[in-house]
Amino acid sequence: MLDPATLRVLVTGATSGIGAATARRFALAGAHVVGTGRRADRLIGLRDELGARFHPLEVDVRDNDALVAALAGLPEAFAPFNVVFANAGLALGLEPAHAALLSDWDDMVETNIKGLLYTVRATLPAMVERKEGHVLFTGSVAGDYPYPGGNAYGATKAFVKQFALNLIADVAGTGVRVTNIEPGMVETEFSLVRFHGDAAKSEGVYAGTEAMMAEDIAEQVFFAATLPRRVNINRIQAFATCQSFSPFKVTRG
Ligand code: NDP
Ligand code: 8X3
Repeated sequence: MLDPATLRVLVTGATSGIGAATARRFALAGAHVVGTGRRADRLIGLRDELGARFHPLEVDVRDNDALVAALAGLPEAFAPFNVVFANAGLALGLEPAHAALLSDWDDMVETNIKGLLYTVRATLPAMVERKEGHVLFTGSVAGDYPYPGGNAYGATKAFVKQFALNLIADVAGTGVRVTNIEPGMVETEFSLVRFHGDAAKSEGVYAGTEAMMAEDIAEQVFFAATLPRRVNINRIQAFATCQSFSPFKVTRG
């Protein structure tokens, strides 16, 4: 196993949910962690909690220039990264495609696809040059399986899955590893964001279930990133145990 103390980790979307849990998992194991997000107060809270091993970086992943500039000015202990967890993302809306808001589709494409690409482009060349590094993504089961209302969100996660696989092909022989983490239902702020702040609707998603916790996903990221460098985990896909598949729907009459 790799010594976590040797890891310099970037986590995008560290202000809540899976990203915050992953930042904690690595920092508490001795890694240096840069955590990003738009909510500065949350990042300062993590810095207060985790101490000097955590570096807050307030930046919107949709803004490539801001991202590149922010990553250029890091303290020495935090860079260059050898683990990049491109996790920032969101779902917006659960309406069928013909009723969905175009602005929601724009936001998801800009964050889940373009923001993720910007994160990779800003960090991958240095890892390839040093022949050391690991890029991990938060994909989703929604990138593999369709569901009503999943339209553009699921398609962004299908993009992430295929981009991860193509990246493995591109970096072959460089020593850089690539892993797509593909969770099912995890209780985070995800549904609150999806339903535009409607707490009752969000709570309804998890009511009566034992959804996965953000820490369960952080453990998967940590596992993949600390395996010996000879091992590349391509994909980790996990459902909550209470989650499963439905039969095909047939419209009759
Ligand atoms: P949360 O809403 O709890 O966390 C989302 C994180 O992404 C926040 O830190 C948020 O930070 C950040 N983020 C969103 N937009 C931007 C942006 N433009 N710039 C920078 N950061 C941004 O949800 P999760 O932890 O659940 O989501 C994390 C990832 O996991 C997402 O990619 C999501 O699609 C994926 N996922 C979630 C599942 C679930 O059931 N929860 C299942 C499968 C995948 P801030 O708002 O401060 O900018
Ligand atoms: C999040 C999981 O099933 O809500 O990506 O789309 S799901």
